[in-house]
Amino acid sequence: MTQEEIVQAAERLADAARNATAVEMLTISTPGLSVEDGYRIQRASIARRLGRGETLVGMKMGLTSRAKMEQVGVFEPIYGHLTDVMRCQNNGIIARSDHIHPRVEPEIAFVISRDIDRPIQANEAIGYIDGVTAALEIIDSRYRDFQFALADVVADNASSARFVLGETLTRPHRLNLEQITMLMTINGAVMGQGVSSAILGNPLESLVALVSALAEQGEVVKAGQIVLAGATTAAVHLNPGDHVCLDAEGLGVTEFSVS
Ligand code: OOG
Ligand code: MG
Repeated sequence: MTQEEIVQAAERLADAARNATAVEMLTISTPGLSVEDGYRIQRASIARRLGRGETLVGMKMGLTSRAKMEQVGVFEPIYGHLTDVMRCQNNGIIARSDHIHPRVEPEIAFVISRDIDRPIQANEAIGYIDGVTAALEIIDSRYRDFQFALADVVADNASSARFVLGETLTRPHRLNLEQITMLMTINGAVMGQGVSSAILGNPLESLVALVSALAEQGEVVKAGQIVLAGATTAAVHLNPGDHVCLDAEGLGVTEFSVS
């Protein structure tokens, strides 16, 4: 794709998000769209957002659990960018009307303590993490019927819409990161129940994969950034009035409501 086509695709997705109206997936008009071009579109759309005054606050991994891969039929982990505008305070309110067909999913988030400027293994990753918290991610594919191929979802910044972090940061060495049980309820009903090992065997592996994918672009995960490791269970549709609560063992409770 030419740079002009990349920017056009980024604008199309940005308009879809702004108007909360779904668009046709890019691979229909561009069947050969590569994952590489998908990431070029993602970066062009993030550059636009940063140009409008948003700040980059972190990164997210997606499709890092079997349940998530099966739900969307894409079997490759991906990453996306998180900006300050996507962050919602714990116990805050998310407007249903700002979104097309929002879904929520239970996640683990890391706050990075120092730049990760070299390849790492999972057992070293802990040395780069200030704290761990329970997170809820609100995803909202800009594509019709929440359907896409790998390159489409990459271009669409991995469906990122909003995220909510818990208020307490727990030191990683105090946790068994493979064994955190996670319970997501909506209006009191259990909607997702899982263990953190569902995320690539250990959510630290998700950070390792992110570091290595960014290294291909000459980029690094930076001190102070938030990293979402990916959902343990399938995402659940959100409706106006919903109250969503995630209780992750040892990490506390994260919650929000939908207006
Ligand atoms: C893609 C984003 C996946 C996760 O945690 O697996 C994701 C999607 O499901 O639309 O954020
Ligand atoms: Mg997610």
